Amino acid sequence: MAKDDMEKEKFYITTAIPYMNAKLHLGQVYEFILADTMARFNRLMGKDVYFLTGSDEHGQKIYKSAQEKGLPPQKYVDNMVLDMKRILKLYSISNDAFIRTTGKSHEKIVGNIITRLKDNGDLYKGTYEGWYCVPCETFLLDSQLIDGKCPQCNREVEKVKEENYFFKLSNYKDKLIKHIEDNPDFVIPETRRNEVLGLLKQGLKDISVSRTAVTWGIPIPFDSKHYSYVWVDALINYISALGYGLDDDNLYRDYWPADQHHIGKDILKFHAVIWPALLMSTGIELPKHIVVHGWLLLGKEKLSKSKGITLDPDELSEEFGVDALRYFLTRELSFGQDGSFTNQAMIKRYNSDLSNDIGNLVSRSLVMISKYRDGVIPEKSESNAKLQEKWEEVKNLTIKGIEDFNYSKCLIKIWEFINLTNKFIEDSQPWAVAKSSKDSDAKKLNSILYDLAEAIRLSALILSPFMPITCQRIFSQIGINEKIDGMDISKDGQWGKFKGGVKIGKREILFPRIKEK
Ligand code: ME8
Repeated sequence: MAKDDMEKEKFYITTAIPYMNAKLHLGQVYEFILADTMARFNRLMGKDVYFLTGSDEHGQKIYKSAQEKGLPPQKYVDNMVLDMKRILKLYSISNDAFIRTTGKSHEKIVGNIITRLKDNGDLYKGTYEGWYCVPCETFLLDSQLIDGKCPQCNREVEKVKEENYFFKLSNYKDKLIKHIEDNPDFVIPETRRNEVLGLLKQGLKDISVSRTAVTWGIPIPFDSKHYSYVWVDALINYISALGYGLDDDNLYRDYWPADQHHIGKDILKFHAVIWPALLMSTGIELPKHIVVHGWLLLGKEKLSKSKGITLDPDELSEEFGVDALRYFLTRELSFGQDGSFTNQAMIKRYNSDLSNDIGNLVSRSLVMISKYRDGVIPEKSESNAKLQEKWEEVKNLTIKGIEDFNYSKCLIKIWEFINLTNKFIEDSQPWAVAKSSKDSDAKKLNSILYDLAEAIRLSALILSPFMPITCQRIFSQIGINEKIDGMDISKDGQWGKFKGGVKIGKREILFPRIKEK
């Protein structure tokens, strides 16, 4: 680790690890975008960020999918992981690490933890008789079924009777309630926290943590007939990725406990009840926050491959571009709540916010710098006080908005700055000032053009966690070749940091208008 990083505040952020049974859809990508924006913003705030994602590769569901494709499960998941990594790259997800649950060290750590649960007296052997939902990889009681189907995904369930190891989850009820009451922001947002408390207060049953009928899993070290239940295997990824318990556990020492686990609302119980109980049993510190987002819908419908309700990340990125989608999902959806994607809403935001507001601001400013100053941005001089003040306000409120997971509010604020800059063009009328031959007007024009370039630079800097590629392109267009990654808002976000005096880069349309159908 660089010396610099040792002094920085650490920030460990994770996403859920998707099942490798099918190609990723935009709902799963939505989670990566939320976590990526958070990770990038924290880097911009000078923190030493470790951002983890990965793949959930064991269990019955994946085994079945591999069989259907006629492939050995390992070969099948290897292919799926390659595709997931391709999509992460396509969507500019800046994860520092990628954990695979079929990796050797992960398997070893899972085995060690399960042995620890047993040594602590928290495991016992019993017979599970009940239902199992394969798509959700969840054990279900009779009383949980709705019309005989899974309450979560509304699909058929299987009858299961097998010998399992059970974990004494029921012993942790009071401790969990206390933890959540003592740490009111352990689960975010509050509605989800209340949901967990409600669940806990109803009482907890012990849970199966091993399977005998499903062998595509991690063998239980002390009983050759048993394989880890896929959820226990998957949850442990958050510490196995840091080398927990291995000789080289520097990452674990540096980054655990996690600052934020980002997950969707359907897997709340696993993260806010089962995971902390497993950690309590093994004496490992709990993560600081479980951050729960809502569901991405297509119009009003839940995404469902079988019903043909899909949002394909490849097709959508071709149609709108990745940054426009990243913008839409963070701007249009309220964090924590369900939100919907429609072509119409997407095109509307694209044309008004991206093409018109920011696209035009950059384009008309560059045209004026070309026309009036031969493409050279004037050097810094006196700046417009209103713009400077607005920038300070927007910068502070955006930082606060990110801390509150209010992505949408951040973007609304940033747009106030962008639109004030557009208004500044109208008010200062550079085209009229350019006609004058007075010295004082030449100076005035210089200062207007500098202010425009500086406002554009700062907008791109603060927007970069949301739209990383576009913002880097904006930097090159205003003649700055430094990488935004690695910048720090407390230094680079100061009005006037840009000295000017540089030639602008090649002009390109950032967001070509889309025809409304
Ligand atoms: O649950 N909208 O994997 P997964 C928003 N392997 N988020 C969605 C979504 C949608 N339409 N559909 C899915 C798993 N997600 C487990 C996780 S973690 C130790 C193991 C979210 O592929 C979902 O809520 O079903 C979850 O957070 C993530 O995508 C992966 O879902």
